Amino acid sequence: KHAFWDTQPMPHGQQSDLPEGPIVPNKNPDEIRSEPYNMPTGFEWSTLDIMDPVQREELYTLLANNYVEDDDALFRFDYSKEFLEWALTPPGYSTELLLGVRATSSKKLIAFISAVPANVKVQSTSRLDVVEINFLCVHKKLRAKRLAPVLIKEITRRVNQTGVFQAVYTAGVVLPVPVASARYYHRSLNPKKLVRVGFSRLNPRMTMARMQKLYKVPDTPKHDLIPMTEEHVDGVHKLLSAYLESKFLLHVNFSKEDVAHWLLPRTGVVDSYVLVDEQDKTKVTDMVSFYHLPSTILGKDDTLYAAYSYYNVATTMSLLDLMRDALILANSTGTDVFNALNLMENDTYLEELKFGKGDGNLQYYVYNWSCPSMKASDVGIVLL
Ligand code: NHW
Ligand code: EN5
Repeated sequence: KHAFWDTQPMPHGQQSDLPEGPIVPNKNPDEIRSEPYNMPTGFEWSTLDIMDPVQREELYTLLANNYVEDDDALFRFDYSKEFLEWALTPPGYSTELLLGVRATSSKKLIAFISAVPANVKVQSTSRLDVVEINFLCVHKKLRAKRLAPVLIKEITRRVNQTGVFQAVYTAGVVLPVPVASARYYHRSLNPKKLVRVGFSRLNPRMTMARMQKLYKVPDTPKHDLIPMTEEHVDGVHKLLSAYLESKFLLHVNFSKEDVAHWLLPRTGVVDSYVLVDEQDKTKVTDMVSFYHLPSTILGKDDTLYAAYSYYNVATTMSLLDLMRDALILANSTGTDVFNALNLMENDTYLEELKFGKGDGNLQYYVYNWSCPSMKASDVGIVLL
């Protein structure tokens, strides 16, 4: 049924007679193939230097024209250049794992896949070095030619050469075999635009005026949340690590350097706010964060501005109260819709804050790892 995926070290079906752990054992350096896989004639591998503005623009253009769309092809993700720089340069990243494919004659970038390092906890395994795989993309004109399996095999080979044998990734499609499955939820902030562009609908018993009133949020947050700065890195690290460790079966283990990279605010890319203790201003008691991922509105020459819930921890208030402020903060920077998955403890506020269920799913995968599947609320890792 899956000509490629059935050959990969993934659990195949319900048979979980395997112990928790790797499906195929780690390889010694001499057991790892040393030559790159062959690309079809006319195409060549090309690692991407994302810090070079020219190459960053090439990746931006490939993705803006060919990356993920919704089921009805009304919207396509439009990751900004600044976002791509953030997503692809965490501590320990390597240019060898930002893997492009170019047409040999024109040198045009026609495909891409990325791996960046991370460390996760999966159930009884407290620390597991992995890569996060993202931005797998093949140009629309070159689809269904079995290029994706070659990209996946080549990134696997390169990651194995760094001594890593597991990967975490998410996809909207179901492949062998998800470890968890989540739903997207959406909170309208600019309902008029959302209806106009086909993102949401005006229910027959609702007028536009009533809808605007329903979704109106205050101008200013209720709590004294301030933008996170360098001086909050230690406090955020402590707060977030303890929270993730105490609540979730699959979660990311951030180092302090990771916290600085993934959570310090970057305009138009990621926003993080903290509430600090009155007495000890380095102590962070609450945090909220979201990233900005606009979508192109296809055929309309317009952009849908979306913010996505990232990592949030509440200790002096309910998560519901904290997220109410998140909506206000996102709204004040011109966001049209605030999105969240039903993972972590997000179920506790979605309904009350007037999120509605979207038509998209997100499947979570761990490559080459056998373990029981989990509920969305057991997942404490958000991929971009
Ligand atoms: S999910 C977003 C993926 N990208 C898109 O959806 C963009 C738009 N689509 C495309 O560019 C986030 C193409 O349709 C792609 C497939 C490139 C998706 N993951 O070349 P063929 C990520 O980036 C399988 C994995 O002919 P194509 C996560 C499909 O099932 N596999 O198709 C990425 C079939 O295999 P099968 C996917 O349409 C995780 C084969 O590809 C897939 O021209 C990657 C067909 O290939 C997907 N999203 O290109 C895995 N979509 O067995 C990482 C389709 O069924 C694994 N396929 O015959 C770990 C590696 C690292 C390990 C390290 C230890
Ligand atoms: C890798 N890290 O399908 C990620 N989005 O629901 C790649 N739907 O925006 C994998 N179809 O439901 C990404 N509006 C997989 C997701 C791909 C994109 C996708 C979905 C998620 C989405 C919107 C628009 C649907 C347009 C028609 C949607 C309804 C919102 C409505 C608001 C008011 C209250 C009820 C719900």
